[in-house]
Amino acid sequence: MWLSGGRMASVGRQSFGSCFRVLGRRGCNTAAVMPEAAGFEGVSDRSDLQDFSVCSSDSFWAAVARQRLSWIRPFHTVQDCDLSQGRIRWFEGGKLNVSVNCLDRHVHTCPERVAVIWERDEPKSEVKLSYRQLLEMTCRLGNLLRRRGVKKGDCVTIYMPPCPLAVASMLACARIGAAHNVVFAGFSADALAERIRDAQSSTVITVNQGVRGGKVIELKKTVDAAIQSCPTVQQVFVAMRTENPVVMTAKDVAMEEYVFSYHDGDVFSCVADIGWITGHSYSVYGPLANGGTTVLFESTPIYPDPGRYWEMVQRLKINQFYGAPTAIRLLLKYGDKWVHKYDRSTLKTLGSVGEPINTEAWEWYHRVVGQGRCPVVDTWWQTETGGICIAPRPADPDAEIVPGMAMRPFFGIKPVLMDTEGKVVTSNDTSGALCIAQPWPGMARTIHNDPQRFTETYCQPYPGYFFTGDGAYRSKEGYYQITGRLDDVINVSGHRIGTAEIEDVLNQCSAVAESAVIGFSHSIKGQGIYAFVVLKKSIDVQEADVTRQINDMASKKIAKYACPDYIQFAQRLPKTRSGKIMRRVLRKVVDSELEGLGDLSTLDDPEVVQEIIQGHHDLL
Ligand code: 6R9
Repeated sequence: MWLSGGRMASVGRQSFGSCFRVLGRRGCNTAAVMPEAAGFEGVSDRSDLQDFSVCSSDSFWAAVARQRLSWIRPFHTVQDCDLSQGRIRWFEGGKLNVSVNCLDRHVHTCPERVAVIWERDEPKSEVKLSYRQLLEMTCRLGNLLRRRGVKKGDCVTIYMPPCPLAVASMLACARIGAAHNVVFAGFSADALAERIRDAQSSTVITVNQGVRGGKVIELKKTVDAAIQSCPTVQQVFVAMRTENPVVMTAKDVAMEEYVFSYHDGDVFSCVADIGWITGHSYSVYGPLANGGTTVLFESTPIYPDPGRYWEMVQRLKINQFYGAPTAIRLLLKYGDKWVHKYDRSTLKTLGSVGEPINTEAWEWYHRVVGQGRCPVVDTWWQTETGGICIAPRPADPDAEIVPGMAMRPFFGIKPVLMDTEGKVVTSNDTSGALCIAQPWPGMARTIHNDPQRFTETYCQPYPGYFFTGDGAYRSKEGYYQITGRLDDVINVSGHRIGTAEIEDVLNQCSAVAESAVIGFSHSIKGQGIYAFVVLKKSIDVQEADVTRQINDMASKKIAKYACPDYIQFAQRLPKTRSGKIMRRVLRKVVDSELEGLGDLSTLDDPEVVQEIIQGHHDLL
């Protein structure tokens, strides 16, 4: 909590108290306890120090506060107290954060020192956490709270047994300026409710179950009962202390496991074809290796109608839904009514894979499908990587998810960006070729019958690194956004821009369902921009109006050079069965190389190509 002098909250007081207790109990040599004490006149032993601390209390407290705490802003007045008036003001003008004092200070000097030993109920199963780990946990939790609307001055109720996450929850509140109201986990629902009402908490943090003396205690159920009479409570964060699932309601936010927050008993639905790597890893091997229940989807998202996915979610009580942006964009075209028709309350996590997910599709998926309560995880990976490499980890409890960003490396993955000279880019807020710096068990080891090709394609472009072929942007905060295949980068009058970046902007136009952008050779600009645009079915618009809107958006959101030279309106786009737009085919059509369209066997519907050729003719 950012404390200002004279207005200390309970969090601050507790910390100050413990600081002095340590001081008082410990040393027998004053200089060791408080080195500058040696400089105090007449102070040579503990009893002198006691006298000094009482007689010259301002000097004493000022010295202690300066020496033992880190101040964001130093205080100007040690105290302005008058017990007769009930005026208690300490360290006026000063500002500090108690969580920084408990954690960051020590992480600077001794990050690996054990901060917490958690003596669990299960005998001899203690868990140790270093200061670094505790700081990390605290920061993530703080970000999560902030992202979920907890503000400075709010009071969060923590109803948890003693565990590292409870400590991190307290410190996380302090870090973001919220007060915490820690309620003994043995209290009844009524006693808890009274304390929640008193604190007017909108947020409660708890665990599914506690364990004490070998017995299971139903803490989440107690919270459920308590909040019946607490109208202020908007959200309950639930961490898993035991393996047992608990009933989650619309207010509950799960706080564990990794990308998909999968738990025993969940129904996991990856709607990819098993012929695609996504189907391999996330319909077959992943769910089965984890003892999960997997849904195999044989149909299409719009058969017999565009409600198919959501009707299935309702009927099969699906908890995790993992699909491709292309399907999301397709469904978005049909409007919200197909989603609203069905109960999606079992859904916990929504996943996206295969292509960059544009902002509009991400937001629709999150707001409409997930009712704003299910995290959307945009997962980046490839056939060659075997499994997810960059993805948000909402369950971590990992704060932020930025729409359209794959966010953070998964465990064991060390992404790096390379500049055009093949050097590792170390700064943030920058783009480059995405490589992975060290091997991991799931990665491809070779290409069947062609090991040389494997080496040439993935290992030689940047020796010592695995080359993905994708471009990525790393934000100021260090989050990753995939900008598309490097072959899809176009160069307009010297401006290098990923086609995905332009598509993202086009897709934000209200009438646009999806788009595909390619570069074509242009006598003046080097390359020009050719956009294929599919309009939403639910909106009635003139193409000229859409064209105007697209140009406005492209120049406003990127720059004038990002305005397409040509816009071809199409009914649909050529896609693989896994939903990836076949830009190669579009490029060949625009370059009038119809003989060289290449292998079309992976096309979902080969007839689309004729429509595209016809449309291109009509446009020119
Ligand atoms: C899993 C899969 C891999 C290529 C990959 C990249 C693109 C996949 C993405 C993504 C942006 C994501 N890709 N996930 N682009 N954001 N979340 O798709 O494997 O069929 O081998 O394709 O797909 O370009 O290099 P695969």
